[in-house]
Amino acid sequence: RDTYRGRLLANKGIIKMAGVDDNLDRIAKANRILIVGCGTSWHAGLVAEYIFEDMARIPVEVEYASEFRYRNPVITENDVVIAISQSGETADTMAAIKLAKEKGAFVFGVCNVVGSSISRETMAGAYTHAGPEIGVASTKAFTTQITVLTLMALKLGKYKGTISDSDFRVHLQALEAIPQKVEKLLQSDKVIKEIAETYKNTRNCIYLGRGYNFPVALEGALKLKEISYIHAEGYPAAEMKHGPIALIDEEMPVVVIAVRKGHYEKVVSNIQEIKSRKGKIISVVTEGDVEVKELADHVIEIPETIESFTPLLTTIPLQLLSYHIAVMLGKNVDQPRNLAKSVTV
Ligand code: F1P
Repeated sequence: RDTYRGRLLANKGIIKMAGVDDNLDRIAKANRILIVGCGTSWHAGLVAEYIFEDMARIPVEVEYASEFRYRNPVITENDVVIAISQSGETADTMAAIKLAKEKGAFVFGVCNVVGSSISRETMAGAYTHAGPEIGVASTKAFTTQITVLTLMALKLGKYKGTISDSDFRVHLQALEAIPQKVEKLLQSDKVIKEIAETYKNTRNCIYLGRGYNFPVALEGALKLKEISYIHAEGYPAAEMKHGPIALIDEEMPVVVIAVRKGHYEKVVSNIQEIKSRKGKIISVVTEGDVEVKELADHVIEIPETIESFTPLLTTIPLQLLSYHIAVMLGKNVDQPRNLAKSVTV
């Protein structure tokens, strides 16, 4: 459809996204943005909450479509609802869209599959253009959903004047550098494989992150559950002391995202708390890190980028960790048990 037309050109300060461009004023004037999705798509929505509020200063709420559809939510014509879906066919997300439309909201879709039901049902949208996902568990859908939502937030921020022209350009340049940085971090695959070998027989695993990387912790845990069938939970690192810390002992691997930007010192103190309880620490750090390296049992380095783009990098080692563990355990990573690519019921 026309509204999904457009290309993501981040060079020379130009981003063409017809679905966003044609509706920029409507979205920029929203009282709030409500993001709905399921599973990985919901996690992408959580990252987008940080990005939209930071760059465009629009209040954002994020809700599971599977819960939202059964509530009687307060939605008005001044709300913009963004529905995120890899397959574009998820029944819960479709039902959430229907409800939001009935209440008069403007509904925007972020989908991977061109011409999918969700892209047809939404009033405008943007495709991720990630190409088909071969496996059931979403991987590249997550990073491309975040990329599209980031471009959208940048456009809105520029339009509203909440982000300066120079900041806008700095962000676009940083975004353009991401693919090269992804290639570089893939060189850590050997290290990640060794970590997988060490922990492949664990029964449980905890994932921690703060700020932009809190949703990445949730996503890392989901990937491990989905393809390795190992019980894993993600938490905001600061939430650990409110309960999950009781689980830490020498048997518990804890994956901590501790990139230099974004509450680094606080994450270091979380790592110290885990260490003093003998938990095993696997940390994703920025290259050149010194402090966490001294504390952690294992580190995976990622190249430096601006804080809001770190999820595009930190996600990948966590996906690889789940992948290697699943392969080592003899699981079918492309077709995990009990999961369907499109959850249409
Ligand atoms: C949502 C989702 C995926 C998950 C699995 C089941 O799908 O929860 O995140 O990996 O495939 O469905 P979608 O709406 O993003 O297609």
